[in-house]
Amino acid sequence: MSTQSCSACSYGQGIHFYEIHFLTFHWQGVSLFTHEFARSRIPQRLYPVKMWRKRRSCLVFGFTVTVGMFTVVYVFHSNSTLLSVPKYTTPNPEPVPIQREKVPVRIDSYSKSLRYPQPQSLKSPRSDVMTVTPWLATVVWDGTFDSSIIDSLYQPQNLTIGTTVFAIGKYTRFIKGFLETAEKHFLVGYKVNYYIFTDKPDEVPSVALGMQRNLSVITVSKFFRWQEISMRRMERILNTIEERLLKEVDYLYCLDVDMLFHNHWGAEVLSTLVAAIHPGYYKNPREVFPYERRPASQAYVPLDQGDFYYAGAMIGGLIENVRALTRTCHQAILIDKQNDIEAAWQEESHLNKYFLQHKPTKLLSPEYLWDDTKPKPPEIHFIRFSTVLKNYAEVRENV
Ligand code: UD2
Repeated sequence: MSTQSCSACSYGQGIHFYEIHFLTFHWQGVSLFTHEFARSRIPQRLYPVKMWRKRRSCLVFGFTVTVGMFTVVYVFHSNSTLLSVPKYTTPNPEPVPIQREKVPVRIDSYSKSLRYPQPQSLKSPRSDVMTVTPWLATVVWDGTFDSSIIDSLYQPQNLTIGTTVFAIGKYTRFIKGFLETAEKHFLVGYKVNYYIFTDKPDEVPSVALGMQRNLSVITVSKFFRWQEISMRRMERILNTIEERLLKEVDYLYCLDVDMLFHNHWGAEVLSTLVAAIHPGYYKNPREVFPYERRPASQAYVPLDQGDFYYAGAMIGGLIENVRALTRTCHQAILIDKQNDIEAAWQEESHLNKYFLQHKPTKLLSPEYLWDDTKPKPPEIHFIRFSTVLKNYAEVRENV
């Protein structure tokens, strides 16, 4: 609505009061009223009385119409979705990430970690080894990462990392070395929960644990074949994930117990789904990988397929992904059992089939899982975690 001179009107030079333009539409009825009203302001001597009365009723009528118009427009503007523009709403505040516990982050550790050599677009940190797979998963080798940057990304997240280890029968003897060396090298500075599965809880040694590091002993029964002990880890890990680990940890790493840590094994291993390249086969063509080759097994892999041969001694990733992996492998093991077949390398064979179909998002180079019976080749700068030399005939339940 606007008040302005009416170009359509021929009423001399008189001032037009309350000319109403509703949007661009000139409403003639209202305009007529305004003209009459304007006329009424002209001195009475110029008009006869009868005419004045007539004009007055017009004036009242016009006035009523105008007030009605104002009311209608006002009501429409304030209530109608037809005419009104949607109101702006104040955006909700940024969602606050859920944290288990408040851990203060030291500003100086951040600023320190922000100063590091610039990554070079035209220079690969390692030219002697594969650092990325054809599906763009990182292969972690020494020289490819900077721990201070990795820690500045992961430490503020206040993560809890679960670690399962089985020590059944005579394997309880390996717990002490595993835990003592893990406390020196395994995800130091992170909240770690160890879950020790054993049939002999009394034989779990007391090892001094660092801050934010906890240990739970889970008592399980013993199987009488080492193959069964090794293979049924999938089922037991799956059950424990569903019973409690989903609530207790963010990531889960399942490791062999007859192993020792020798060097840093840190947050560079964290990813959605993590596999370790087996130290015995990383230079071999796929045809010689010890995959299960019998089509009757669920773990079957044909000769012309396969990426890497992965070790059964380490599986890891986000808890939900490890849950999916253990569920699939356990189901495949059960089907094989019904069909009276056991895969060549038990759960390791099923694991390799799984990783062929569900590509890992990060691969650990053999630095992260070494076999001490082999000499250290030049591409391995550090051995970070390796097998304990053991007398199989002596430690296993059966030969
Ligand atoms: C290989 C794999 C292992 C598994 C196995 C399957 C590597 C380095 N190791 O190791 O992960 O896939 O083949 O056959 O790739 N255990 C007991 N008590 C026993 C026997 C086994 O607790 O009596 C547990 C223990 O945690 C041990 C793990 O099972 O670390 C694997 O058994 P293993 O180390 O004897 O098998 P190995 O050396 O052939």
